[in-house]
Amino acid sequence: MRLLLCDDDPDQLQLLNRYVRRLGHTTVLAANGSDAWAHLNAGEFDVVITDWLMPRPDGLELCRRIRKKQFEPYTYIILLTALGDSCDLARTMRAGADDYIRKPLRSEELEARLIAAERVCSVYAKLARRQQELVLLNRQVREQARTDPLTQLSNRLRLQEDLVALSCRAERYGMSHSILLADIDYFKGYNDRYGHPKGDKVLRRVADTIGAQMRASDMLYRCGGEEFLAISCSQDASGALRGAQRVQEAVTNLAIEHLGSPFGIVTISIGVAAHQPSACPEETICKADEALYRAKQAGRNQTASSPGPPTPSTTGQPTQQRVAIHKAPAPDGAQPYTADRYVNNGQ
Ligand code: GH3
Ligand code: MG
Ligand code: MG
Repeated sequence: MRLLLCDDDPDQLQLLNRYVRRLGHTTVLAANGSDAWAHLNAGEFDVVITDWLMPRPDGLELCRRIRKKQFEPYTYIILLTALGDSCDLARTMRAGADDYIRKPLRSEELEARLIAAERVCSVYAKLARRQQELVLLNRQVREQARTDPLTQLSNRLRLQEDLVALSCRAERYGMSHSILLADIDYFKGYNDRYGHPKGDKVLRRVADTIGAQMRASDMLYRCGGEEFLAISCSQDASGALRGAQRVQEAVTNLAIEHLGSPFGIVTISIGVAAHQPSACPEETICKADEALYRAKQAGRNQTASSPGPPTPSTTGQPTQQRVAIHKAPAPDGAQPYTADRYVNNGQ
């Protein structure tokens, strides 16, 4: 153990030091209470053995200070006293001492007291380790609860928390942000044709691709099966729309085969809405969702903003031309887009 020994009598201090070191412990010596207090604040000690009667702060005052400060994990205190009646001993314990040794000092007694001290210190050390492990575990569980296991993106729970913080910032400081809602087109058809495991792979690739297009300050979430929500900080509507078109183009450029789609490849549709500081977060998401709905209805593989009509794909190629390029028939089961949608119904 590491011990701090304190006595204003240099001979007593040296004697104590000899005994303690003989037992294999490390020591630091303090010639008075102030000295001891300075050492305690500069380093870590398992045990303090201090004389009671010293110029201020005396041993009792030192005990009180140590208990008040609550050094981690625990400081075991043994008071050295020439005084002896039980009333005095109760005072030492009340001041925060764990044990006492009556002078004159005997090495056998000191050894016995330090065995008890070591036992108590090891329990405190174990408790501190457990506590640390629990804090870490808690952090991991908290993180896991907010992370989508498939894409490793933040999930809906984190989105809800972030939105509250963001709208507070928007209201208080007038900071703006935009919401992008992206949805993979004809994804049910992809699963049906290529199987779920390949569908999962596509989800991961699309998530990575959207993420790669975003700035460090932006945030991306998987908020439903094949839906992603991005919060683009400090972007006005037109900036966000350009960003969304870049995202859409990047997904198109992956050129992942999807013969169940009229485009022949995996594509996404995106709805964009700028957050008004006076609006609640749900309103902005609803607007982005409505824009997404329009993008879907207008043929998918495009970006629409709120308010406004759908904006054609940035590839510059009209939809029909891309159908021709990929020579993919329109899927039989392609459904008109009906809004079960994001805010009210969840996934
Ligand atoms: P639309 O163009 O209108 O968006 O059509 P869609 O087929 O993409 O939309 P729909 O809502 O009909 O189907 C969504 C599909 O997403 C159905 C579901 O099987 C799939 N999906 C949702 N979550 C996952 C997932 O974790 N892994 C896989 N592989 N597929 C998923
Ligand atoms: Mg979809
Ligand atoms: Mg969907």
